[in-house]
Amino acid sequence: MLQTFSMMLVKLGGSVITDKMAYRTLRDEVLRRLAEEISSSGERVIVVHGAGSFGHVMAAQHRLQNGFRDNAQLLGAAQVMEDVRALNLAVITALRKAGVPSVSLPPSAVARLSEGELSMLDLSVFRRYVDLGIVPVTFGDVALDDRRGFGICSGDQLMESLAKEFSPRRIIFCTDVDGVFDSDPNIESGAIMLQNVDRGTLDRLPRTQRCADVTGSIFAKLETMLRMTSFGGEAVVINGLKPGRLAAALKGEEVVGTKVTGA
Ligand code: IP8
Repeated sequence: MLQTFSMMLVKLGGSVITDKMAYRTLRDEVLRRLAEEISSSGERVIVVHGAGSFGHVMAAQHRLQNGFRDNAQLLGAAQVMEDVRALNLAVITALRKAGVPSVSLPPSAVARLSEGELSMLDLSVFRRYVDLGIVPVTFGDVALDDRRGFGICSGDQLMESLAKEFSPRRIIFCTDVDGVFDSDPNIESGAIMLQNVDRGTLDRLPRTQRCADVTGSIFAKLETMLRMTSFGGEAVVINGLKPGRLAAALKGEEVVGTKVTGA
């Protein structure tokens, strides 16, 4: 029998738990703290994490985002799957050490793409683990694509599908900056943080990009977040590098960050 309770959907961005500029570099201290913040909140969660430097560097090098082109890509695809599993193992280990029982649900096994779009996610597996009290943890990965052979399944695509299924009370995106800015705060010293983003604000933001990311920039992510808010809960973008912010967001407290509202 299904339990009904409100839950939280948390994305640990790849830029938070890894150093995105250096191949396969884990920020283990940040990960340990975030796992403890999840644990101490006492909230039911589903966790999605990005691939960071465990995925994007190699995925771009082997052009995996456009699907299967030639056999030379296969070792690259295998390497990316191996690398993101290594990152995922670090995440579920950190959660267990913080007292949160979790299970790894890799998109290469439980998801399917069609022309890069997420066409199937075995949500019944997520549901059954949630009902057992075990936190499902999924992540940006290589997945089968019915039209292209394989492709990249991003954490944000997974977030959208999970939000639709579970109608979470709050959808929390942990990034490496305080929220969403009107320009890149790592480049522009005068960048202003937006308290709220809706469709109009998003359309007015200037387009810049800081580093290679095969699944798109913050704009693609904001588009996804805007759609997600139509499934019930509010979405919030916070800085996962700042201690206590994830814990506060999970408890529903006011927290420095950007709220994304409106479908
Ligand atoms: O970091 C990308 O997922 P994301 C997955 O959530 C790979 O965008 C393998 C690059």
